[in-house]
Amino acid sequence: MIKVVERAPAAPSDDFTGPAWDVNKDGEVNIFDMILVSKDLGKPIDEANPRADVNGDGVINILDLTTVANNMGE
Ligand SMILES: [Ca+2]
Ligand SMILES: [Ca+2]
Repeated sequence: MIKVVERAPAAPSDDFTGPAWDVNKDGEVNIFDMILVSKDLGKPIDEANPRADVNGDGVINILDLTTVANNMGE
């Protein structure tokens, strides 16, 4: 049985134009984005986790986590 895919595939990372709080760039804001931010809380921002700093203030902290939380379900 063929499963119909209704959503477009995720855009390549380089030209992703979705919101900053869609941390994993899959087109949905959910618990997985929160996990990505929470696992990098307090860590320096580098090439591995540039999107974990959701609000772009240079640190990964609870504010980034709450920004994702406030936009969940988008
Ligand atoms: Ca996501
Ligand atoms: Ca931040």
